[in-house]
Amino acid sequence: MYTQAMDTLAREGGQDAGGADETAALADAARQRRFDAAIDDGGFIEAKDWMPESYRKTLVRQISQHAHSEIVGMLPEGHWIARAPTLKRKAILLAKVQDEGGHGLYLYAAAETLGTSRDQMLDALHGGKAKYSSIFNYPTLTWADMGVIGWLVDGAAIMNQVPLCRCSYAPYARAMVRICREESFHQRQGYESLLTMMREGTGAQKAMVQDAVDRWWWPSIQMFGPPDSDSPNSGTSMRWGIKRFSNDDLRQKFVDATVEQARILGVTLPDPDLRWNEARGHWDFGAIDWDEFWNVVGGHGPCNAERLQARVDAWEEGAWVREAALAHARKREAAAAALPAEPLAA
Ligand code: BYC
Repeated sequence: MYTQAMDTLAREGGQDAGGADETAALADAARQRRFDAAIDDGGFIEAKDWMPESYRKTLVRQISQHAHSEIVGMLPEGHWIARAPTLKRKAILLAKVQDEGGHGLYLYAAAETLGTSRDQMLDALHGGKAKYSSIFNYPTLTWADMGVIGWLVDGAAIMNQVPLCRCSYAPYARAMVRICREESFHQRQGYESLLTMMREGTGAQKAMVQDAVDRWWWPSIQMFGPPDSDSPNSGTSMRWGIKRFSNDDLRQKFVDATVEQARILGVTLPDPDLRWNEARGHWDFGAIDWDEFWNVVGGHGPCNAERLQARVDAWEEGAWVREAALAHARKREAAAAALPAEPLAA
């Protein structure tokens, strides 16, 4: 506060403007040094701490995209809640989709600590300016898609999100701890549902699982983002301890973990170039269709328009709930103000 007051004087052209500018610059340099030292030590930055504007902007970009992905991610699965084959599967799916709504709320709240309001973030989503994960722009054609989304999409999400529990921005890191615990249940329920279909299902059910794996495999490995050589944000995000691993490293970890799971399930991953590379100690995989990825990110995937419309409709149809909640809060406030003051305790 004190420094800001001096700043204002200087900007208003007071006699000491030059001196005040210099003092402000020195204070900024000292704050930058403290911030850099905290980052270099692997420390955490809290909402009240000073941070460079570019760090704040990067975090708002990533956390708001992440929040949007969670609430848009409710849509492809939401479609199947009323179509689940048994009460047990319906209850699990319902819980999972509700968790995703909760993840969106934690993440919007974490982004709000950086000074961007939820209304601003939602305006950007509804106006088609904000990004959300490419994966949610594909249709969910059969019940097997629910299992495959849990196994592959949530599996990819965990791989990407566990390192975010150590992200340098503490409110985001704290939100991610809780989210990752729930994501792990999401991944397990998906895998277990596929195992049941593959072990106890009919031939048609097994074919349905394979078809879902064929459709979701490539979009799932695209989720990690463009190759490192084509990822403009990775360098700074890694230097700032926001991202701990590169897009390609996480993608490789995911492929390495998933190949064995596919074998146990008894499904084939749709990549003829997938083979163990003894020298690298990793699975090699085929070329990813980045034109398809950018097309989807650019708004032209199979379901982009439908997903965005569903969010806009939900916002507009929910207007009366927001108005009623505000009216209720105002009424309570007025009633509290009208009450006689409590006598002071002796
Ligand atoms: N889809 O420089 P890069 C979930 C954009 S939620 C769309 O590598 P960065 C789940 C990127 O934003 C899944 N856009 O960026 C929920 C950037 O554009 P801008 C979401 C993508 O940020 C419900 C440009 O491409 N997870 O799993 O360093 C149910 C260049 O990329 C994508 C998160 O959000 C994509 N796939 O790295 C089930 C996790 N990839 O902003 C599951 C947090 C890249 O410059 N986010 N872009 O215009 C991250 O870890 C990072 O933001 C990313 C991208 C790895 C996604």
